[in-house]
Amino acid sequence: PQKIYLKDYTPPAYAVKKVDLDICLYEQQAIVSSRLEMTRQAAGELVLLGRDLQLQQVSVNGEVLSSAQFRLDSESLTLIDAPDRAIVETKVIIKPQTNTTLEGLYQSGLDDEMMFVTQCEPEGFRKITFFPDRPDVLSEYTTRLEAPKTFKTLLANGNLVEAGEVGDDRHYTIWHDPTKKPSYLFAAVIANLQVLQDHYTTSEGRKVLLELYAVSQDIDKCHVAMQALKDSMKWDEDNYGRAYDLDRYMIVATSQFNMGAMENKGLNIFNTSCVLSSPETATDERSFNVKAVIAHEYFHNWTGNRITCRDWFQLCLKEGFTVFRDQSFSGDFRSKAVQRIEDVAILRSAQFAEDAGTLAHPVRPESFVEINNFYTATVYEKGAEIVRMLANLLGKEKFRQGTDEYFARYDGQAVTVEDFLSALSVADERVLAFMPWYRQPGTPVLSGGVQYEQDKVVVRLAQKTRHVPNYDAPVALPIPVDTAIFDSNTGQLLAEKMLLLTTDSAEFVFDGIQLSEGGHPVVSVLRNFSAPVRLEFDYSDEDLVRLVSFETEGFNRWQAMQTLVNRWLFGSFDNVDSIAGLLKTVTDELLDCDPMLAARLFDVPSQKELAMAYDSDYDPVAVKARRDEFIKLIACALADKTTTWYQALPIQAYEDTPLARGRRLLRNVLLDLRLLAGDAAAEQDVYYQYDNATCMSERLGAFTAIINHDLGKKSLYIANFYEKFANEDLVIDAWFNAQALSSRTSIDDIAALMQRQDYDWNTPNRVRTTLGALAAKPVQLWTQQGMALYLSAVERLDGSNPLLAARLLSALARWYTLGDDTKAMAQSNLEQLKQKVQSKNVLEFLDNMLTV
Ligand code: HT7
Ligand code: ZN
Repeated sequence: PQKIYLKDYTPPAYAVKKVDLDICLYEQQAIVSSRLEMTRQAAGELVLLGRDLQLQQVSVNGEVLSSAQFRLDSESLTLIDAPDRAIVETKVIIKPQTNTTLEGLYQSGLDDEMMFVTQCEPEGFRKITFFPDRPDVLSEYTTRLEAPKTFKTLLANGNLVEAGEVGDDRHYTIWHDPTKKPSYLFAAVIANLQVLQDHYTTSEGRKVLLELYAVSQDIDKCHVAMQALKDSMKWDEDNYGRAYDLDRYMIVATSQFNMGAMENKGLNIFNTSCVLSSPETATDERSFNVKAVIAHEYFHNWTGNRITCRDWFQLCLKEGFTVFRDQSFSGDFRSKAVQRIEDVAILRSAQFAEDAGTLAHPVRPESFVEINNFYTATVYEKGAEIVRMLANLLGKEKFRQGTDEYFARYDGQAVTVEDFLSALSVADERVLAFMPWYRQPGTPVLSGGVQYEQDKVVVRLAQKTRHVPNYDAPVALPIPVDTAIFDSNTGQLLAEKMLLLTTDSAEFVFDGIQLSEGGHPVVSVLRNFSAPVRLEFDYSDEDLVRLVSFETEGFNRWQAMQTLVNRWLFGSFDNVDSIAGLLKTVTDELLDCDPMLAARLFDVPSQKELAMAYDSDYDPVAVKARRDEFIKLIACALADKTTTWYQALPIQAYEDTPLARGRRLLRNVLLDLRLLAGDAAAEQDVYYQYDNATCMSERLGAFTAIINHDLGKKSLYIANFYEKFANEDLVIDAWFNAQALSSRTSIDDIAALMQRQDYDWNTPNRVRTTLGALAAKPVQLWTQQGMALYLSAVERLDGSNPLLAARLLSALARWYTLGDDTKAMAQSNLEQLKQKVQSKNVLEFLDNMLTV
């Protein structure tokens, strides 16, 4: 497959001022007619991209072209000797009914719930019509949709300008979007949906109609999303001075969708899992995620839509900035520490693994075969971390000055990462030094330690990044290190400072540190995880214990506990009682005021995260055994407290507040520990919690415990749960996932789940329930049987949904770190897969994965 390089970028030969699109849907196909007003703006041929389109006719300036006047291949239509000004009209037939790739226009759902939706980012528009389908071609769109009246909902971007009937029981709508946009933001929906409406008046006085569309049984689950949308609109005005710019904002929920959601201009399309929420059907975690995704897509209206990317190499420009914005938004609606803990956990488990493996790439990649393969944790999460470092470095006011400049300078344009930094640099020139963060793959390791003499404390820091093959030798990056000094005896905070390491190593001196009699300085570095690095700081075990007790910054308090747990797991610290003792004290302290943080302090790194510590000889069985042993020891050491705490958190009437969510999470953590410690009353408490649950967090917490601990009434509850929620696809997803995730569920059991007739291979949410679970169970995954099951699914999906197939495959990127025999088995399985697959998505990943 052909590789595309950033260095080869050239501007488009033709601009497209206006697009008129007409989509007529019939039972077996759709006919798409388009009219493009094109004008030459650079040298080159007039090339329109198109894939899986049956061309019926093409004309230029009113003249139908003969086959000698154009060249057509499987990817493009080239008009020979096209004039500098050309009205290009095409008519094509497409087959949305059989389009399983979920890109372009495709059918989602069956019968009453059948709908047709589009997904154009990054290159789906070319599956609808011929077009210069690249993000730097910005046009004004008018869209006509025509379909049988059974589809009463006909939506496209912008404002509704006309609606009417055309006979044959068919009707149409015409939409006009006044904002110029790239083709990847085009959207259309042909469906039969209910709508929830509301209004929001912007800070500029514009009254905006807000509409959330879903199938009728789901419409009452849209209220959380609606509130989140209004909160997001207000938040972007307050924090970035950005108001919404159209009279209408629509969101459509669809069940078959490859990712979370899509920010099409004025017409977002959402995976049902990221928009529907009700206490009975969505856990707190999912409900909170709904708010975050609504915010994310809304924030794209400015960071992505009004200012877009020049080319797909610049994807992090919109995604990194928008993730940073949605994380900040979420942090304003809950404990900031917990928000940071969760964001960092995702970064570490997904992005650090990527950076450490065969799929490592820079936040701004320099080449790709298939752009869909670059919607990665590196582009999104590490991209967000870079913006966070800049925001912290500049401080609130200067960062706002920089972003104001960015919006003013580039509104309506398609730009680059360099443009972004150049705008921010008006507030502070140091921003420009961050460019290497976008270019250099690999996670920097930050090491260091402390020396002190009288009132002078010296913090030594050094950085090192691995040399990723095929990239330049790594350079030193600017690393902001948020640092505090505490007194070891009194716990008093003595100094706080943001250090900036810009060289391979440096010393930072704190003068005038007044220590208590016999006390020493306890230095806490990388507070709030101020840079996306791996920290190897020379803390003593005793100082980590102290930091768990008196660090005032919640993230580093949690981190100190994590470091102790890691040290135990890797054998350099053996005092489990001291960890249990800390958990006792902090849980007593936080039980009433911050139960969410208390719950988080029980976190033990996942098996996948622990695997990161090995570059060779990784033994999943040993890692799991050690982890299980630790959790069991903790459960037993706390057995006298867990029941008391659990009883102090009785089920109460449902509330959606941070406190109530924290209580529910902690209760589930405690339930698990009690069962593990063999608490005789726990089993009845689990059944009670399930039977009397006021919401899905309580019910699923109990259900998971029943399955994980193989409780006596397990089959009864598996049946009960299914029956209760048989009509709720997302809850049934949770039912599949809870079973597949349990270490007691064998590979055969997972295979059996995947044989069920309600296991729908065309619905990515359902597919991920089992395969995502298998990927999270390395002990099963890295066996011949586990890999055979996993890779046969990848092979199957390679034909129907290559994007999903490749994403699933990427979970295996660190196969080469396994012990010799297992590694050989993994390699031979991957090599066999290579002989059987065809999509460039899967082939690109396989090629990279097998190059070690
Ligand atoms: N900008 C979107 C990324 C995206 C996508 C979404 C749904 C289906 C396929 C997709 N390909 C790329 C989502 C976002 O980051 O907001
Ligand atoms: Zn996004």
